[in-house]
Amino acid sequence: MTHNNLFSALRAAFPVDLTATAVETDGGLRYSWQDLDRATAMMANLLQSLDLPEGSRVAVQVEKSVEALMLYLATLRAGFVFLPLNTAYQSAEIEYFIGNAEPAVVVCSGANFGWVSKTAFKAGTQHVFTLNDDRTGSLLERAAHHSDQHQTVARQADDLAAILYTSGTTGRSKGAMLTHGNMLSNALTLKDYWGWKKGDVLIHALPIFHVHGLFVAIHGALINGSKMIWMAKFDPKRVIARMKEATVFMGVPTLYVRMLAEPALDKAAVKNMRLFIAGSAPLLIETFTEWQQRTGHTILERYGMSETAMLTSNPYAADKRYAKQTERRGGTVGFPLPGVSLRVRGDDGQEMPVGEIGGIQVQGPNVFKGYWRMPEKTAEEFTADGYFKTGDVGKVDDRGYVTIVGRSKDLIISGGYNVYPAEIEGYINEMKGVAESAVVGVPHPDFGEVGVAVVIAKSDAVVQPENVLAELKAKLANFKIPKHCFVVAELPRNTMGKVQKNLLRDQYKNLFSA
Ligand code: MCA
Ligand code: AMP
Repeated sequence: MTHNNLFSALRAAFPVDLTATAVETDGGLRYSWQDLDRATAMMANLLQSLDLPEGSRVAVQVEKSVEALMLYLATLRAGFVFLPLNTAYQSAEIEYFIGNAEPAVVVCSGANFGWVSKTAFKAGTQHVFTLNDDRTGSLLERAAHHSDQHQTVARQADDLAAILYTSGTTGRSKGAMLTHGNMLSNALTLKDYWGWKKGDVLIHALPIFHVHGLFVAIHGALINGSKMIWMAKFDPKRVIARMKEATVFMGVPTLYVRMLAEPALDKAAVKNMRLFIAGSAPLLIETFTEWQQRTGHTILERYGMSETAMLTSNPYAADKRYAKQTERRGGTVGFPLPGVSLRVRGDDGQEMPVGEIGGIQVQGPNVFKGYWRMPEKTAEEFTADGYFKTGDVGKVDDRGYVTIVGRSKDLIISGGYNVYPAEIEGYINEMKGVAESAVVGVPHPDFGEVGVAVVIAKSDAVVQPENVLAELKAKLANFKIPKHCFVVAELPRNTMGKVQKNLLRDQYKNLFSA
């Protein structure tokens, strides 16, 4: 029985005509469904030939390419656990992930092979392959020697399919363990809820190392047998140019903001499009409204997490559970998806009345299995009756629409990427001459929100803001670097001595006003 392996479900949705195009790169390369089938078989055979223990992790830090997509599918197909890593991560970050996940296989770019392989071998990894974005690398060379026929490895719904690291408010990143069942249930729900239909074509312009680009977008297209127009990097001009041949687009709010800055975006450019979906960060109402005015399309905003995949969505068509609501309401994230139970709880765990604000808790077949090797942390994040505490703060109105009003977790979402202040502050506090620091998120016209560092120097030291930023840049993924640094005499504190980040956020809120 192979039907609980997510790959089997995706494979079963391939169209009958396997010679049709499954993926077309913006550079003009075409991959048929047969290409996907055969290449993933070869890679899966390669992985299986390594005699890896059951449940082995395959950690991957490579540039976006169709071959990288194939590696993801091949890992599922061979029954192993995929662990994607953002290409912006630098050595200290990679060292932590590899040390924590102990992958049996690591795949990196040829350019990074030197330092990544050293880190991997030190952590006990036995196999390090390279994969470049120009169809070269040892992974493909080795896979070429394997058969293009492969029997998908049987997996149960509860078996792990992927681990996604999410940073923690305190301490280090946690690996969210997602199962085949989590992802398949979410993919099937979204196929139905978003009205995926024959002939749909998705423009894929997101990175493929997080839930949005890797799961929501890729599973969405594949489970519907839909072609993808594949862009290695987001370029607003290219996306607009290709809309004539596409029907569905998914993006974080920054992508919509950047497309709105293009004069070519008008009603004619989008006339073939059926659906624009946004998520990963709050979509400003101005962006929502401007998009409606310019294109005639209403963006459908949805909400999810690495731990849960998608949780809520504005309606595509009438949602019968909510008096046939069809309206996509800007500023809201819509309704809980079918099968998802969502509730709002107060500080003492009490149920909040309709329209009142509290912590969002969720339950459903999409909710993850727990954090990798962190049973206590996992237990802390679930209620006694099995609801996952999202850390998001919100409310549900009398029509059932969910609105996110904030976060109880100290998190900055910048251009759709999560940045945890505690991690940045930890690095700054270790710098020479620094006594203390606070990193806060402030509004930004392009990225939605960006980090600002506020630093206090030791009494006898002089700290230059540009040096703080330069030192951070040498150690951390570039999107985590605060966009500004202030060195000040003191931080605002409450009577308990705790830094009042709300006052700092308020003080710097207009720093990047358009
Ligand atoms: C790039 N830079 C950023 C960001 N991206 N700064 C802050 N936040 C960012 N997100 C900075 C770099 O540090 C660099 O600065 C400069 O911008 C140019 O870098 P480059 O890589 O060329 O940037 P870009 O190509 O313009 O990228 C912007 C982007 C990208 C396209 C918006 O960030 C992106 O693809 N974001 C999508 C993230 C995503 O997929 N999130 C989904 C997570 P310097 O020159 O100073 O070094 S999944 C999720 O959240 C949940 C589950 C959900 O609900 O979906
Ligand atoms: P991640 O850890 O990358 O999975 O990010 C998940 C977080 O992104 C959620 O807990 C929310 O705080 C945020 N998020 C995702 N979608 C939305 C949205 N549509 N509106 C507001 N916040 C969102």
